[in-house]
Amino acid sequence: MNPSTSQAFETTVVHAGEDPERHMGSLSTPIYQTALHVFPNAEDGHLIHEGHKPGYFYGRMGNPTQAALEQAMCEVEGGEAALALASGMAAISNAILSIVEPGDHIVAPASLYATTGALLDGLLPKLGVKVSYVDATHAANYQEAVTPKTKLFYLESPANPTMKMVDIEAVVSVARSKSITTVMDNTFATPYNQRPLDLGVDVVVHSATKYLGGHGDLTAGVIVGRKDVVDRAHWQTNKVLGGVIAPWTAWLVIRGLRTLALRMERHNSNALKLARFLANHPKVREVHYPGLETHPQHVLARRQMKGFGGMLSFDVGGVDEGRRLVDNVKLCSLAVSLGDVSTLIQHSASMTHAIVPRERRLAVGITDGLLRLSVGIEDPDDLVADLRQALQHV
Ligand code: 4LM
Repeated sequence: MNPSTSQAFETTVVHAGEDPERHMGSLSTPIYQTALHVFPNAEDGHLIHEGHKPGYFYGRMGNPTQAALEQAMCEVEGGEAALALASGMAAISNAILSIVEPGDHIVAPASLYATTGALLDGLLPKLGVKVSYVDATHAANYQEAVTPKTKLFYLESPANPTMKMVDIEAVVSVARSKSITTVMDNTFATPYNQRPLDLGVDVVVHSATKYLGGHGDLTAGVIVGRKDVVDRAHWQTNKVLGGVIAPWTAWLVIRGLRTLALRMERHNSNALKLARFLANHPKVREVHYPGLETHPQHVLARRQMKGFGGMLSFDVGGVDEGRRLVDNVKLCSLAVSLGDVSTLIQHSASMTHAIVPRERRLAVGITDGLLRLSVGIEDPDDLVADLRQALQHV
């Protein structure tokens, strides 16, 4: 059951954001392919322009198709408000910049998506914002890193690509006791498997490019959660940054959401099967998947996740072994990104996390031979067969 609406999640995703009365009876929200909406009169024009009255006027500031996606995301994540944007990074940067000011301090996990790290290390210090990285697998480390200037705790769980987890409730409890805002990237788990807002997180961010869209055919992002933060992101931060989602893309994300529950069920079961196969293979040194009893935080995963997701990583030794494997897969595609219906494999040290210095990679567990698998919805036996034959080349 979906705790926010008492309706099953499987039902919510099929109907989320639906509003035929508003759209001339259309069950599928139309694509409003327009940048402009005409003001009814001068007074309303002023009120709508300043956000004092609901309405649309200019594409950068909102569109009815975008609004339908935002409403849908409020329903699937259980949030007060949402803002859909052009990419996951647009969502992450907007959310953070809508909360922090010069002089503020952020606590973030040492293991996270490398481009989020580049934002925290590269852009934010130029704006006078300091960041401390912690081993986020222990909530106490967030507490220890707090300074009088700490404004934001950033969470990513499971983390890309190490699959390390954060105890959401424990970190939220530290944050609440110190009036610190929490922002969590829920891209890997998806709201099907994990509902951070129900556990007290203030704001969730997504790369909708991944599971929400689900078909590897769009780039988008979403911020969902506390209304005051989303309103600032909408009316202040994104007004000047302009990373708006296109109406056509918003429509595609809504279409993706309709099958999210079905797809995730299959991603979850396929990934568990592949994780078990890899864990028993002699050429595989280690498998990182929260659904395996050997995952150091398996008990936490059972507590805060409904399923363990479609992402896993595994170590085949070194760079050469990793490259030999990815050069020999036939069914899996050698590609970055994730959450696609088809299975994707990539070598983290030379691809998504290549910008992270090697010592820092090794310190968080991104070993030279680490491969990341985004398990698709194909027949699991076909995927096992493909990996088995590719492993013969390692
Ligand atoms: C990748 N990831 O890992 P946009 N949050 C997480 C992510 O994994 C990503 C983003 C945000 C990968 C992209 C090439 C946990 C992206 C950023 O790419 O801006 O939609 O999302 O392979």
